[in-house]
Amino acid sequence: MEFQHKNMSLHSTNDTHCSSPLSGKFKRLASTFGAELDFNQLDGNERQHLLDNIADYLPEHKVFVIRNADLSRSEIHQLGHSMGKPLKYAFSNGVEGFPELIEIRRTPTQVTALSTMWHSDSTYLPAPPDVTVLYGVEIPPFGGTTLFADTAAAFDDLSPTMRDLLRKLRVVQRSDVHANNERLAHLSKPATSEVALSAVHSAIKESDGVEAIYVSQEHSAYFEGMSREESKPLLDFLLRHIVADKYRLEITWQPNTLVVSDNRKTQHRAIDNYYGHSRTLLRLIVQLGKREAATVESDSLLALAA
Ligand SMILES: O=C(O)CCC(=O)C(=O)O
Ligand SMILES: [Fe+2]
Repeated sequence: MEFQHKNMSLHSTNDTHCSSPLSGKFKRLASTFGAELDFNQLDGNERQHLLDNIADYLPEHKVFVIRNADLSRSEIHQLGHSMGKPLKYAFSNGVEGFPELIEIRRTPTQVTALSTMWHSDSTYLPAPPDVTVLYGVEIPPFGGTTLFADTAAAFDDLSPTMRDLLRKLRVVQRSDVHANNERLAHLSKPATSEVALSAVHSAIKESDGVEAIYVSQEHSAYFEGMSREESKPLLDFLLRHIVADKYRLEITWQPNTLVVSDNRKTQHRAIDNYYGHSRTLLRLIVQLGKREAATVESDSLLALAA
């Protein structure tokens, strides 16, 4: 390799710069991202501290797994509010009492599964969510894991020339790149959208001083100003690049496992290898507090699309 890693320190396994009283309890899950902790290791004050401040841990870990969290729907919804503003998902009216909290489910006889392509959530909105919260409810006896990719580390590893090229590109993100009505079959209170949702974003997402690849298999259609044919080789290269083993984390679910992920610096996908068994997760997408002005825009867009 002729070029240097752009910012090794941001992706280092050295956790000494984290000053949280809970730092010592985190288990690192992969070399560049991911941390896990068991609620049973924490006392009541520590649990509350973690839930109240969870967004503070995201810049360092990007994906955060809490085992035995044992949260009610209301507490998960509250967790979203503690980080910022929960957003309503365009294709579901949520669960009773909590329109932003959706149930993602697969029954033993459903042949399809949701979200098996690499993506960050709802990037076809003008102001996509910063954070995704997933919570394990009913977990199959095997399989059904979720893969995460560290798209910031993947960006760092590109050549300076490729990084500069990507910084100049904008990508058209759509809800219907792989449109499939089966999506609704896996959601609580499914909601159809008259029109496909679409937004144009920079191909590189910057957050917390870190740049990450913001092009995904599920939602990216083509680069603005380029044809689909012209875009395809670069899209294909990026999609292959981010799924390398060294950027990957696989999360095995248990009931009451809470996963909080940074939707700007990671992508994820569900693994469909548990046919014959049920799987149910809850999901909440959240815009962090500091970006509150942008939420008005996405609310009005969803109102129009509803
Ligand atoms: O089911 C999973 O593991 C992931 C679900 C997901 O990506 C989503 O609903 O956005
Ligand atoms: Fe997702």
